[in-house]
Amino acid sequence: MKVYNYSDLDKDSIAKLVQRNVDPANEIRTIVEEVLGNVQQHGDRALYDYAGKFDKVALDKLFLDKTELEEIASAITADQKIALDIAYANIYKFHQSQIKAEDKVHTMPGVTCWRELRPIEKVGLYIPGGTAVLPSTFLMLGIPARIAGCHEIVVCSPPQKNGKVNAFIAYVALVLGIDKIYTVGGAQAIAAMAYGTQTISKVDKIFGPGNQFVTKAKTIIQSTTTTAIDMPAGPSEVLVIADETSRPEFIAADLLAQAEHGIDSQSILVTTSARIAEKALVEVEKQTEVLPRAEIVRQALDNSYVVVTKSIYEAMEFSNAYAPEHLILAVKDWEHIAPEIINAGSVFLGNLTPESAGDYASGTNHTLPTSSYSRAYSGVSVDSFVKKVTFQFITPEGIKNIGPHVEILAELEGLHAHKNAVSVRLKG
Ligand code: HSO
Ligand code: ZN
Repeated sequence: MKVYNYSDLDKDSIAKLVQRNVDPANEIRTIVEEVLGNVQQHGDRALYDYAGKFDKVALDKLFLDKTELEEIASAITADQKIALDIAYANIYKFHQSQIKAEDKVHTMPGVTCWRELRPIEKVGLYIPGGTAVLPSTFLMLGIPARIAGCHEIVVCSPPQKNGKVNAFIAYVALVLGIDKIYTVGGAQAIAAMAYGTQTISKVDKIFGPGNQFVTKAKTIIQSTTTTAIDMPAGPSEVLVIADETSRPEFIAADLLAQAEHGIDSQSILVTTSARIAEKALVEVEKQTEVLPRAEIVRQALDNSYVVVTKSIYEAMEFSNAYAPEHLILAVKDWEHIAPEIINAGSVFLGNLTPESAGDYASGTNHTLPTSSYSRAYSGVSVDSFVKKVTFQFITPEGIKNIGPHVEILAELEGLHAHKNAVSVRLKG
């Protein structure tokens, strides 16, 4: 990890440092467009073909049903079950608190306006397989979808070599009351959920992380179909702010937890203490050696760095410019600086709050805006699975109060049919 002094950095070098990998691969687009086209045209047939070509399995059907999921899930241990159940309960509790009825507002006597939630009817969840299978992601998407009351939840996850999904994914499906998983992965899964096939329903919105192909497919279908997506996704990242009160071994562990996600993950340390930075880097080396995913970690650390600042406010200034997905304030006095946070997906406060807690089980969602999208996007929540529909009701008194003003406004826009829609009521 390279070390920079904040005071040596001019505006341009800061802009360069906070810039994420932009998609260099236009060839990905070409491949993905071909996959999308094939699925749109040939439906299930294309999905069987891609399972053979990309996942190297010959599937005889495209889904696992409840009985099969139960059998697969029976392989998990009692401890694993308890841990998944605790995660489920905490995530459920936190997300349930996000549903709140809003007040009805009397904007004028006789004129009442309000908003009500309605679930998105059909949602698609993509649960990645790949180098790490993430049942936690299934919980993070499935729980808010259930709380929102989505009518249909379509789940796609790539098949393993045996044509099945792993036991944890199967268990989470059962806990969520989802009794079918489609063993379809990659861009073809996104295509299937966006266009619909003989067995897979077209959905209104697709959620979930994935590799570059999945991500590209999501961005294409978002602009070419009526299916929406959760958010633009990029490699996962963390920014840790540390001072003299931070523990180097904790900092290192947090940086590495991020780095093990993938070779393009980024772990940034911003600290007021050159001494802590030095110690943390020694720890990073030491802890990396014993990690099973050390190969991935080393490559991720190559695009990671340390910034040493003169004050905690400078550190926060850099963090806001970077706009991290995860921000860890690994400092004792976090209350002091937390109000300065402007851009961050999810924030972890103090020395005993690792990102891992939020990744799995504390309750918050781990599907978060990456690649500086935390400037404008929020993480996934129940809100992502609902629409907020506005309502209004006008009484005889209300139409008398508001009508004449609407008539004038319609007239000044030259829209006489609009004016008349009020006039006929004022007359009647
Ligand atoms: N840190 C990832 C989520 C995750 N971590 C899943 C472990 N499993 C993106 O927020
Ligand atoms: Zn993680």
